[in-house]
Amino acid sequence: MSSPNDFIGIANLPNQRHKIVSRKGAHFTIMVVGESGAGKTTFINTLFAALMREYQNEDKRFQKQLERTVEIEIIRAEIEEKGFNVQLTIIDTPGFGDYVNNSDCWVPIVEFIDEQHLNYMKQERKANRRNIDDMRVHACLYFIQPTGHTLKPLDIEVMKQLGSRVNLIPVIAKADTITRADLTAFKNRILDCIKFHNINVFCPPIESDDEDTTRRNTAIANAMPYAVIGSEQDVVTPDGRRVKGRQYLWGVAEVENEEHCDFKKLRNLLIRTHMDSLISTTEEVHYEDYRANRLTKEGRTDDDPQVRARKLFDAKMKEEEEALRKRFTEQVRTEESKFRKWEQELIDERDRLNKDLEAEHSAVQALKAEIEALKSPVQSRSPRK
Ligand SMILES: Nc1nc2c(ncn2[C@@H]2O[C@H](COP(=O)(O)OP(=O)(O)OP(=O)(O)O)[C@@H](O)[C@H]2O)c(=O)[nH]1
Ligand SMILES: [Mg+2]
Repeated sequence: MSSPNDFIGIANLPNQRHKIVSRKGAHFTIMVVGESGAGKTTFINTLFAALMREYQNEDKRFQKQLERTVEIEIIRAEIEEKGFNVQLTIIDTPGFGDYVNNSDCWVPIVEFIDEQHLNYMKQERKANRRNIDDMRVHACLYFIQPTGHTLKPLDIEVMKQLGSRVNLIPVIAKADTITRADLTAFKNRILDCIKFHNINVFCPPIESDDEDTTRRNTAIANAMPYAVIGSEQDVVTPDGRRVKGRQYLWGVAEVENEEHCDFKKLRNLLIRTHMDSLISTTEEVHYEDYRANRLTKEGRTDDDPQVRARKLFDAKMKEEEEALRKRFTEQVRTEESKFRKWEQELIDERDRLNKDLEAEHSAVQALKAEIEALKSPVQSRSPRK
């Protein structure tokens, strides 16, 4: 039986962020950034293939042509499960690093991010805020090539710019091209470099009321930077499974095998376990920083009565949301424990049936032995010639 942790559950969202999900559907935006040829577009296609499979949506519109990406491209999809829906937006950006002078390559990307904050701010100021088009970036995946010793100066520069604006998640591309031991050492050097240069990266929260979740969150947090394999191809493993992966003479590098890469952990972090905290840090930290800076530039401060009223309203909404969230978390927990109990009962029943089967099997064996025993004296008693 597959464990409840094996599938992505948008239905888990009440656990995360009830208000957004039920009132207007959650807006969730992921952006990919990094050197040209790092595998960003392939990763997007792989992620969509995985999501569309999970949601039994055969829509092939999301498959992007694998050519060099030359402009910022926006792909949208709606994923829905049991009445909860998420408006998923993925932003693919042109890779950089091909030119002699790459020093300002990140400017259009950073401008795009700021523009989304500004758009949101303008819409939020309007009288009618019912249909706000929210494309603030909640997770920015930065693709690191697995070829260097550690982060390159260009990576450091771009990551600093991104980390001060959005939830930055470092990703090691093409994990199939590096050995496990080299990957571990590479990850450690990258983490040291991030620390040394004070780059702000997203830290997935670990603490939770239940032990299983804390354990799972710890595994997710410890895997950063996430090593991924991207592939649009279905390949057949030596033991006959058809999987997304890359075929080599020595075997298959599987996208969703946790022994091979961290794709599954990253996908879970984004879509399942930490969507909530990615959305809330975007709103409460990154967007707030942008808003405060912008207001200061416009010569307005939080003493402004309009700004104060807005803050008061936000605080009230947050309180309401918190109460709803608690109620929902409790409900989900009750359902979960019922489910676990039912699952345990099924396991016990299966064990009991297995034991019965074994007993029956032994009885049959005993009978067979008896028959054999009865046959042999008959044979030995047959008249000699
Ligand atoms: N070995 C290996 N190759 C990969 C992987 N992901 C992508 N590639 C290959 O790398 C090449 C470039 O992939 P893209 O997805 O186009 O790279 P990109 O980052 O979108 O490049 P730009 O659009 O130029 O920025 C393609 O030939 C992919 O097949 C991977 O995980 N492992
Ligand atoms: Mg591309």
